[in-house]
Amino acid sequence: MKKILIDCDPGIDDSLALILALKSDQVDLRAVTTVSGNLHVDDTSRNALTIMEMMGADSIPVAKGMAKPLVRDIPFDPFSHGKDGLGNTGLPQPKRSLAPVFGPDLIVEQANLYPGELTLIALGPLSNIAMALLKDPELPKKVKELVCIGGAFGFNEYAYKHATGDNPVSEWNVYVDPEAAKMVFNSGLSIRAVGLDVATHPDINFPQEQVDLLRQSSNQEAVYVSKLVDFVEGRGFQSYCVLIDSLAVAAVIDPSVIETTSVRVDVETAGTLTRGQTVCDTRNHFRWDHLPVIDAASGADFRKFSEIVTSALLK
Ligand SMILES: [Ca+2]
Repeated sequence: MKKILIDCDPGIDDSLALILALKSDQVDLRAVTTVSGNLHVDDTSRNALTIMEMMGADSIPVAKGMAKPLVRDIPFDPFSHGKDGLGNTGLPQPKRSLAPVFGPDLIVEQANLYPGELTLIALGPLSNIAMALLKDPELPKKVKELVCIGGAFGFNEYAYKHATGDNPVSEWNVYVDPEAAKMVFNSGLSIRAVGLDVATHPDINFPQEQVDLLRQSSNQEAVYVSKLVDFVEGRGFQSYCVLIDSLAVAAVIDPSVIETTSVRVDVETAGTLTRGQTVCDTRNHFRWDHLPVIDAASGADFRKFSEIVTSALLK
């Protein structure tokens, strides 16, 4: 089983990603860290505990991380995740407590515990990963891989059609903390980034017959996810809003779920119209060959993804 740590900001789609990781027999979730993003870190921490408790995952530590981006204030997220941040699904308040450790310290601790083995899965702004890099610059040598939901790389029209940052060209997670994303991209970590090109592609949406199967299931987590779909569709969004973060977990469960293309890319931190844009140099111009190279998702096997998610939920 692949050892993973999930850094997240639940959030509707983060909650499904946690459930998927806990139900998969391909990954071994060792720890969860939380960050401000979709909601303030106090809320994302409570929600992470809520989901872990629903799933009976009592022995996996959940540690609260960065309350703010590295140098900026936290922007207001225009996409509502509901009053509780979990689609108004009314799950009980968690009884268990957070681990008594700062999120970035837990990331460093886990990387040292499993050198060369640990995959980091980042589903929110990269503030905690950046802080972990500041605390331990050797982290890129210890971590196997970082798989993150972040960026819009321009592989297709969907990269910008549903741009989630507060401008026409950026994705929300990178938009919130562009300095952190820049630091992470430039750190030497082995990175697979799943951007909007794939995450908001219309083929990712749940087919209605699958939502019906979830609704009729005796598994509380399957019914919970069907309620999330009802919540986002009731507000006029498509069901991909529930699924985005699970792409990163599925890409670790089965790497063939996403196709990647190696890109030379850096993050815009100075722009006003373009804050958080992940700018790729497709020319490979010699003046820009200092930019970092990462693997960005350029396509996905959406059928395989859907099977992984649905079969896990119905198991
Ligand atoms: Ca997220």
